[in-house]
Amino acid sequence: MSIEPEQNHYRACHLCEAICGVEIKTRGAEIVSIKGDVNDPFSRGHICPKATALEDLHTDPDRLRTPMLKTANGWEAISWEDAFQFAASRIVALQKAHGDDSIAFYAGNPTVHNYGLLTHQQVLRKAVASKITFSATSLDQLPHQLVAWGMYGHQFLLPIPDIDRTQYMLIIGGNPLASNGSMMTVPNVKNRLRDIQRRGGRLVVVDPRRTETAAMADQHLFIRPGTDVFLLCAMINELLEGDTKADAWLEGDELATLRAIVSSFTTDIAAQKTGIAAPTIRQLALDLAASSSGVVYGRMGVSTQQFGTLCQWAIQVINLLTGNLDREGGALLTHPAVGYIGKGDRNAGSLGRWHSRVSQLPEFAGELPVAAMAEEILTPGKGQIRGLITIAGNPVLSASNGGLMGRALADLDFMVAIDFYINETTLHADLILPPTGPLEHDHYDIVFHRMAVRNTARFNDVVFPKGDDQRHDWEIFNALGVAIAELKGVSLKTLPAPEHIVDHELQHGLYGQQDGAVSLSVAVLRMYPHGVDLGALRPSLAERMNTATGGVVFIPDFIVQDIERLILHMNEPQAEGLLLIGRRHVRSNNSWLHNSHRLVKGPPRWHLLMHPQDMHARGIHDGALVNIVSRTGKLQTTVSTSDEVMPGVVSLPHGWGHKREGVMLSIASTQDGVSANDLTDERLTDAISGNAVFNGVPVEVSLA
Ligand SMILES: Nc1nc2c(c(=O)[nH]1)N[C@H]1C(S)=C(S)[C@@H](COP(=O)(O)OP(=O)(O)OC[C@H]3O[C@@H](n4cnc5c(=O)[nH]c(N)nc54)[C@H](O)[C@@H]3O)O[C@H]1N2
Ligand SMILES: Nc1nc2c(c(=O)[nH]1)N[C@H]1C(S)=C(S)[C@@H](COP(=O)(O)OP(=O)(O)OC[C@H]3O[C@@H](n4cnc5c(=O)[nH]c(N)nc54)[C@H](O)[C@@H]3O)O[C@H]1N2
Ligand code: SF4
Ligand SMILES: [Mo]
Repeated sequence: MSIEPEQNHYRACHLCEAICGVEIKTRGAEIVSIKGDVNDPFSRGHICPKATALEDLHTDPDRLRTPMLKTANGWEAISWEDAFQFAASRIVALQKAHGDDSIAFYAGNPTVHNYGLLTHQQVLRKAVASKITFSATSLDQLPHQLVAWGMYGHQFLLPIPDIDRTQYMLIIGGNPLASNGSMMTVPNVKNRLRDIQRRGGRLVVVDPRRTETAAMADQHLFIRPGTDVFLLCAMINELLEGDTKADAWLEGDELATLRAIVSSFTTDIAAQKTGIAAPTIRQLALDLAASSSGVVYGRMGVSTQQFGTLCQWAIQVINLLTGNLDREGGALLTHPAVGYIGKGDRNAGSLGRWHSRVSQLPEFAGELPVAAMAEEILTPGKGQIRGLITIAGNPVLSASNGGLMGRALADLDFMVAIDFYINETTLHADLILPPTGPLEHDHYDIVFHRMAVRNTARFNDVVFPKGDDQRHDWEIFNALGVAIAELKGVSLKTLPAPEHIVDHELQHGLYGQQDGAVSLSVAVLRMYPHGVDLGALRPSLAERMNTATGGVVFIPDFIVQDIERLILHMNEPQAEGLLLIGRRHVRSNNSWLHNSHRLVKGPPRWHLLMHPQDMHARGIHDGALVNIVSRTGKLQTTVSTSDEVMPGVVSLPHGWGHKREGVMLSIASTQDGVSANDLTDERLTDAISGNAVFNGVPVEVSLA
């Protein structure tokens, strides 16, 4: 029997944006328990069912620990040194034959959840020196960043809802009760939303599905998918009828220009398009304007649609017109300890400096939209992508038209995946380089403190030391970078451990060495293992904008241009048939947590939801096997009857579809769910940004 002492470790759960504090009790190499950390000043003990699955991730026998090379006899473990040499030689050979840009990158969502992925990718990127790069940004929040860049001059000047003080919150296209909040780091969001109601405020949800969040709201409005832009523009029109509170932000006759731009999108047109009655739209605008404070918050549901950028712009405009931009109870910038954005900061953003070769989709901040990735691999000619480096991503399940993405990856001359699973994407790799697991590396939430509803900071130490034969993500970037640079005969500077980079940033940041005041460093944060609270959000936008004039660019040029696209679209007849939307569940996380027994047990959560009227019209009964068909694919799955979705809308979660040859996930691959992205369409994008469209995809459903 083990007589090793029990130890308590405090850190954040890194699985979603809520960054809840957890207390992990260990004995030797064993995890005894994982609980919410009641002393975390931000999350105060809150966790969700995924936190305990950190143990499953840690102990998962399918999680790779050593590099795997694909051979004629299947996957074979090889040494790190051989792996780096092999990858470097293939990458350099392809670049010699076809040019630097024949190698592309795809970086997935965990990049923002593991700081070594953020701090060190640049080393490898510098060595590879290709300008072709894709990331999950264009499957998600690109419209937010584009609008922030256009209006405030920096892609990361992102106002965050002041949920703890607002008196009115309109959530459009977000389901924080399942997602635990996004672009709004907000542990225990349910309680914080309930508090709005407890203090006499109002919560309104606009969503084609009566979600968990909608169910607790004071008002829920169904909306026809993809039509939010009409609702938001109509609200702007209504607000312009009354007294706006925007003077501080406006110059000259900007209100007149705005009025002219949105005048076509009347409340009556919005009512026709959205299915929300005109008086209700008026009431939404009036309620918001009349509230002592308020905020409109729009997330995935409104970014990943055909007018995602216009939606995010309209949301900023509404917050501005109602006087809620940059004020308590409205939407505010954070003052993070690391990554504070002020005037003149680099990496501000850019749009359309170049375009993708085949479909002419625009770059944003140096990246091309994922919607262009498969065709850039599959279309021959100068500039074709021949080799790919995937980093913490699973585009076969997460990008639109995953079927095409899979065929594209199979067509590559060389692919290396930096990932610890053999999944739907990495099975196409020639080589997999597996980093340490979450409890084996330290961490600082560079991104999520920056988007939190309070200013907070915490350093997360390792729980278990890594094995001698394991490498952190950042060590992989350094070593592969060096191997490539050596072959190319160029010099390359590697970076020290991310802890040192963050320590430097902390000490030179807002809370760093100042006379007498708190001075943060990694050493200081280590003395506060539950994290530190640095206060409520406060106004600061005016002094931080990065625009040419220093003021808000109320109507960026690309918005003017996109309004014209909206006018053309407005006059097109509405498509008949069903529209597909997604669905998140608190026990799931994109595509990669289905190998945890405790997260997949219980009733299946991957079925199609369909309204009883639509089922009746098609002679489909509850629990039947149905065919779902779209332009890009055909799937079979089980349907559940549900009046949670509005008539004309069907809902299927993404991230499933693990039952396929080559996937080595022993639990996930026994699950019956199919991949929603075998139905979504890479040709449907928010054209101005190139962002993917996951909501409002036309499909037809019939009895199988
Ligand atoms: N239909 C539809 N599609 C969607 C969405 C939707 O709502 N509907 N949502 C979209 C959104 S918001 C996003 S963000 C994307 C996500 O798209 P992706 O980022 O491509 O997909 P994930 O499922 O997050 O895959 C994460 C991968 O990273 C690996 N991984 C996890 N942790 C680490 C780590 O620390 N290091 C490394 N190297 N690897 C790690 C996992 O094994 C997994 O392979 O999906 C998008 N796709
Ligand atoms: N449990 C869990 N948590 C997660 C994730 C996960 O997969 N599982 N993923 C993480 C990631 S990467 C992200 S980006 C965030 C996303 O965080 P959220 O945006 O809060 O996540 P969703 O649940 O996708 O919410 C989108 C909502 O938009 C609705 N919707 C769909 N189409 C439309 C439309 O046309 N108009 C309107 N108004 N609404 C529409 C959907 O019904 C859904 O309720 O969640 C993060 N947290
Ligand atoms: S809500 Fe759940 S998954 Fe997200 S950080 Fe908290 S415990 Fe982890
Ligand atoms: Mo995301």
